[in-house]
Amino acid sequence: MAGILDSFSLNGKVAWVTGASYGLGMAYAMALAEAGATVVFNSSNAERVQKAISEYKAAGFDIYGAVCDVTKEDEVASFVADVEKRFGTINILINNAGIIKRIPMTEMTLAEWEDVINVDLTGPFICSKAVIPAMIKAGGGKIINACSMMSEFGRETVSAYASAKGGLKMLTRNICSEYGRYNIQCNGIGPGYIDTPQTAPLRQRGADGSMNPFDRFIRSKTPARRWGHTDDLKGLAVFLASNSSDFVNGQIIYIDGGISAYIGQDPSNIED
Ligand code: NAP
Ligand code: GCO
Repeated sequence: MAGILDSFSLNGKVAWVTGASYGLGMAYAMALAEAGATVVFNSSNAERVQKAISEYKAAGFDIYGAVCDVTKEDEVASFVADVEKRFGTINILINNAGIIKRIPMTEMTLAEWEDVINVDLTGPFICSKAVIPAMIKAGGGKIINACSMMSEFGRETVSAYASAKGGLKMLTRNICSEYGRYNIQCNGIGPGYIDTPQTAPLRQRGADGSMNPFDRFIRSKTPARRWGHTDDLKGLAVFLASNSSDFVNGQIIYIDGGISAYIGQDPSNIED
């Protein structure tokens, strides 16, 4: 009889992680590969794709990557056709690719707003639409969307990002609603504040070496008084990609060190 750990195995599965040339996407790709999946990834830049392929290889993973901008429907269609030809049906999609522009809303141009919405919300629409028909034919599949604290909360300067991530929460629920009958589970991962290139500016120290005020703020809002690390999210990615989550659908699972449950403490208590 198969043991409980077998339900977390991804052996025989093909997984696509979008935007996995660095950051959280790279962690998800390595986790799914370690769990047995054949993993493929894309990013918008040829140099960073090649660099990532070498990094995966150095870490012991043979992971296929190619340039594909998630906002370009034709590039996504070609990428999916290429992957299906090489490896077969894509069973797991992690819509991870994302950007942020931290600009006060009234100073944000329409082009800047549209850039963020296109990558963070329209991209997951395009990529999910590209894989769902084959998932239905295969008897089911897994779609995991990169949601955020900003799927629930706002803050200054992130209007486009928060709007996209709030929309992504509802796209997650809608894919669940529309395709759950075909054994497709669509859930969201909601990371808190994680130390990646995307959040590096929020931790950058002052010229005098002083702690970034936002860094101190986030530590005061997190019960563990630390930022998350990409390794903290690997287990949840494997869980949502595996058969162990076959009856979990339309959920956003927050992995935030407790930020969303905690009123926070006086930032002056946070030591450097
Ligand atoms: P990151 O370090 O900025 O990495 C973003 C990844 O997306 C890169 O691989 C980037 O590669 C790729 N990408 C950007 N635009 C793309 C496009 N148009 N087409 C294809 N790939 C594209 O971000 P991260 O911190 O790892 O975050 C990953 C995801 O988790 C994002 O959706 C983010 O919103 C979300 N998230 C992050 C945090 C956090 O605290 N870090 C928390 C919650 C949610 P190229 O630049 O080479 O294209
Ligand atoms: C910001 C951060 C956040 C994180 C993440 C939090 O500027 O507030 O970039 O948005 O990226 O989304 O969950």
